[in-house]
Amino acid sequence: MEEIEVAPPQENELRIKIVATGVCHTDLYHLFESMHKEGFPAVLGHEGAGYVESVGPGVTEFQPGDKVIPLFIAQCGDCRFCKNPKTNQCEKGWAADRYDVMSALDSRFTCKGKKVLQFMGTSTFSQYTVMNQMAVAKIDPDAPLDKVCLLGCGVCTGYGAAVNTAKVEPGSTCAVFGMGAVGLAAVMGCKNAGAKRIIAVDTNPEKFEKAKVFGATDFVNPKDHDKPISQVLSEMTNGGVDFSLECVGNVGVMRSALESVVKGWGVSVLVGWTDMFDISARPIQLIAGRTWKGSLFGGFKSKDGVPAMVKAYLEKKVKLDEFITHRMTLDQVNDAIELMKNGQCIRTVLSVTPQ
Ligand code: CXF
Ligand code: ZN
Repeated sequence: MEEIEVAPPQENELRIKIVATGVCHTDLYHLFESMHKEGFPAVLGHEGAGYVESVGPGVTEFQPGDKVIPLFIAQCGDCRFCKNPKTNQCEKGWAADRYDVMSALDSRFTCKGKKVLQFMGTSTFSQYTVMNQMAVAKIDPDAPLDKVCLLGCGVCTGYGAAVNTAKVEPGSTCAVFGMGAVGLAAVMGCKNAGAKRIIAVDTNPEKFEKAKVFGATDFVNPKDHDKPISQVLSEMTNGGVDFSLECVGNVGVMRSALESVVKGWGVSVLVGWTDMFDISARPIQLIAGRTWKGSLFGGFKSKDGVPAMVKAYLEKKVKLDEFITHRMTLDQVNDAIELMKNGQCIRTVLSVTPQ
């Protein structure tokens, strides 16, 4: 824990008081510090929620006291990506060109006079952060910040991958690989899209109970079989599932997920993050009519999608409470990271500022 200075917001910026933050696997990125020195030092955390504390010149959309969720993908509204309904990419913000480095070029943080960067442009493991208004979502004043913080990353990522990217269809059969928060959210997306059968795949059988809560109908543990998991799924589903979602971030699993979808129309979506190895597959898999896609932040245009997901939670159309297995305070962040590394939690929510 370090004391840092958080400068006032500049033009078009907001200073946000973070109330709560989830801990996501991408926060383990600091493990790669040696590979991307230009991204450090940085304040980690990107799944937070809080209040606007103050606004800089030119801010018209927000007022102090508004409940907000910081967004690691901007939605400027003006670029060719924002104007195209097919994508949630945006030309503005760190994410436009610093995926490898993972921290914004600029920041409002200093520590003992030295610049500290904002991881994923957000930095929610901090009592205050400063964001441009094009990367902040204003949410319903009734939203409980210690729950809706999960919509800042994991839940939107998995849910949207099923609903927006795969476009799961009513009556379809789906397979979701990896039952962490993102995979469970993908299961919930498949269910809400009307899938008839949702096969949860994980090597940890303890995850099945949780998967059922979100709508899984079947559970397959690859360790229980001595043949490839794609063959197991193909035998269970008369030739393969209609949709598969890889929520692990492992290139071998990505290939298995592709090979698990039915030829002709099967769609497989890469959701889990990895950028270290190449993916591979036999061309015939695609030539035979399968589609291989990727999804970032569930394909949600961030400023529009996050408030809509908050509303869906308040209307009880999506679950959030069931993801939260642990609650801690910000000073216990390292314990939360350990839990996550050891696969002992679904989501830990850290209370940053008492509500
Ligand atoms: C991240 C993965 C790395 C790129 C930005 C989005 N997803 C969730 O943490
Ligand atoms: Zn994340």
